[in-house]
Amino acid sequence: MSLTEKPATSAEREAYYSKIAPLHYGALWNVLSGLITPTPRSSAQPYRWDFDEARALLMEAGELITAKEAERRVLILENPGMPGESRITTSLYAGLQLVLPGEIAPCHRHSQSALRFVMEGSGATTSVNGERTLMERGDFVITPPWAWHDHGNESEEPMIWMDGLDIPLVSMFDASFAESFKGGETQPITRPTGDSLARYGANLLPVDYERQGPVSPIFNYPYNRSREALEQMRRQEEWDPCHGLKMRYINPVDGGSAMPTISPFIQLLPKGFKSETYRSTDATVFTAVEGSGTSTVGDQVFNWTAKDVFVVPSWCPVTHHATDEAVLFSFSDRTAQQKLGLWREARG
Ligand code: GTQ
Repeated sequence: MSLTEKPATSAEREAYYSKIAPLHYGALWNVLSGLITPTPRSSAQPYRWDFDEARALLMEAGELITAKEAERRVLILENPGMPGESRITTSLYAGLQLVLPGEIAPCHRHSQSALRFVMEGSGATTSVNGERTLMERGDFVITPPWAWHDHGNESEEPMIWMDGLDIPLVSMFDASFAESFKGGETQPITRPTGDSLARYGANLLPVDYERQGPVSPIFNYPYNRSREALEQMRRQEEWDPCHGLKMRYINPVDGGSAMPTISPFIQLLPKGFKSETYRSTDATVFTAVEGSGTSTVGDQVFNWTAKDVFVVPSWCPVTHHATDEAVLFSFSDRTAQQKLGLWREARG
């Protein structure tokens, strides 16, 4: 008996297994090595989605169905190792959402947390908790669990962003609730645009602020601010061998992840940077904001330029090579794993 080997079978044992299965029992010794593996064994595969291809398919979807009829007009990024399961990693969902000029994606809320990372367009809006935010390329926007949210596009251009949600995690817990807003397609706006960033995003908090829950009270982290931080910090030339210069998006109330189930990151790789090998138990979704490079993920080599998306499964070795100076946005379930005492990484 061992953790890695399955015991031999026999006619007698087979008869026993046939007897117990209909009674809803199973013999652990036949499945143990697949349940408790010495290292993570993921069904997820490394994959890269080309943005030009995705954009063309999204525009085609734009002719097929309206945002209103679809509720959300999104192309799900399906991990090739888990087709049809609406997962990009085992625990997370990602998709590319298109809102055409004049459209509204109607107001609803659900238990799942969502992040948006703006790929294309300028000036479309998302409203959360009575505040509307304007979305620009590279902005990272949060929809907290159970918060009403609707999207609109009053600009002249199509708006495309990447959605990242904890749908598979919530399904695993059987904890999904959802409802449509009954008061119209959009929620009433009760706070001025920029209010949450002013209140919570200036290294200040209202003096008697009491935390409302596990999610950051900031819901748009504008790219110009994140980029500026990277630009200032690069002068120190302290490049991490695995990550270049990598920052976490935080909840300013406690310094933890901006979202309770998803950890978002942004990193700068200087031109010519070649990372050391890295792996971690949090499968990670990357998209390039600027620049170009090559990432080797397991035995796959992905060339990427701005807006392409690629996924690194759990414990799969990854190296990045920036052929031009590059900025990568990424997200994973790291914060959830850390809270559960599961997260591990290995460098080199
Ligand atoms: O924008 O509310 O990609 O509810 C999937 C489910 C986006 C959204 C998705 C959603 C949304």
